[in-house]
Amino acid sequence: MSSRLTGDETALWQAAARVLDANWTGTATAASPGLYPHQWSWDSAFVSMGLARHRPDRAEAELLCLFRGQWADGMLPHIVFNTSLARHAFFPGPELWRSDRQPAAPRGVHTSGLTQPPLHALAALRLHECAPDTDGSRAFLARLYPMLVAQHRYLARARDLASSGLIAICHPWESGLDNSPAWDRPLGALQLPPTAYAPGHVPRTLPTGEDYDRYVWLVTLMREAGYAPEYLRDAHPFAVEDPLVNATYLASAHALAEIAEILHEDPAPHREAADRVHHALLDRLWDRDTGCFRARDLRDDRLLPVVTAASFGPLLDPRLPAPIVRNLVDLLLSARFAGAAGYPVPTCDIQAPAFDRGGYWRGPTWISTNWLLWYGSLAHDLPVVADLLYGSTMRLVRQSGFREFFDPFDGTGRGGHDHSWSAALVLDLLG
Ligand code: 2M8
Repeated sequence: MSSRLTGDETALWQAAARVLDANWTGTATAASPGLYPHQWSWDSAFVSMGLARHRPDRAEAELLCLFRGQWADGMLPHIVFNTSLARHAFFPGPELWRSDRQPAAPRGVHTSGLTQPPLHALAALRLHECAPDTDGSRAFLARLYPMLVAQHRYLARARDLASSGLIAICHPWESGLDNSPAWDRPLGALQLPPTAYAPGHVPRTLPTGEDYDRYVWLVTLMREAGYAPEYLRDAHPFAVEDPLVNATYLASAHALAEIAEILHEDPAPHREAADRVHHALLDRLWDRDTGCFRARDLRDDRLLPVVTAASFGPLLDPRLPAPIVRNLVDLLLSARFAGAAGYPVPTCDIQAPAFDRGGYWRGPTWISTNWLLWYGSLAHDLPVVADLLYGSTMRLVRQSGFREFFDPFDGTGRGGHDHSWSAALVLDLLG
């Protein structure tokens, strides 16, 4: 803990550390007690950055434990199941994914067959930057580096479905913003067979019903095709290039280049990869007419209409041209986002018909997206935006605790309590 914290900040720091301690399972951190008892991929990346400030040993263990679930083709799954828990601790559990039947999946550990925003190289670099023991941390980086390289190779080889330089998500869960209104159109276009339905029970309240049927059906299609890249490219009905997912990929490619330099490896391939994403983001996802980034549906090659918090993701690109940065900042501060929300940043354009202040990823403010935009705004030297995001995030957790998400107008906490990334990212913000 930094010695320059005020008394109030010290109390917040300690409360956040207590949440991470309580959610530590012995080998990794449960995303949320009760609600998400397993290890989620991008949650773990965020969590490791918080642990780096509190328990650096656990921060490294967190990432190594996640990478135990990495498939032989480099795919880093979005859930690594904690096998010591009851089989039905979470739906959908291992029985939906059947990773045990996939030759590329690791033995002795159950995983999902999807991936999530690839933030891990960025997290690993951040761990190194605040590590008390530089030699130990370099050894950790050397251990993780080949796994990170394999993760990025998988994305470039198997997920650049349009050969555009951008990676595609093949399921809304891969975006991290599960039921974002951005996915309404491609999900609505799916032709589900009449018998498709979600097997088993759905223990959570959001999202349910038809959307959930579609989520499960998409997983079933992927599983039946053996999660094969050729199937994803040629036949899978959901394939979208998302600005936030690609911005995390770009930021992590830059981080990989820095890690390569620390390890005296060649950084050039990672820089080239970041460069490709940089150009493709501008060529394919920047909508000049409306001055914002939008996701592109690869199945009809059109940009998706709804503007969400993901549209600001490219702030994570340090080379984003200044006029585009200005456009994004204007939109972020406008009445469509921060301008009309007491507790920004809402996950969806407030003026969009789909906006829902309590609807999970359809409107509420989340600490994870706030952190990403805060981090991006620092890189562009935007202190006003960075301070706004920092202040809003701190007010949310002071007022409502480390909740999963929050009402963007009055800051009421919603969803799970003691959500790990909410606590971890507050530790990172407090420094
Ligand atoms: C939510 O996602 C999972 C799907 O994997 C779920 O609804 O079951 C999302 O908020 C996702 O971004 C997050 O990683 C996960 C665990 O916190 O929960």
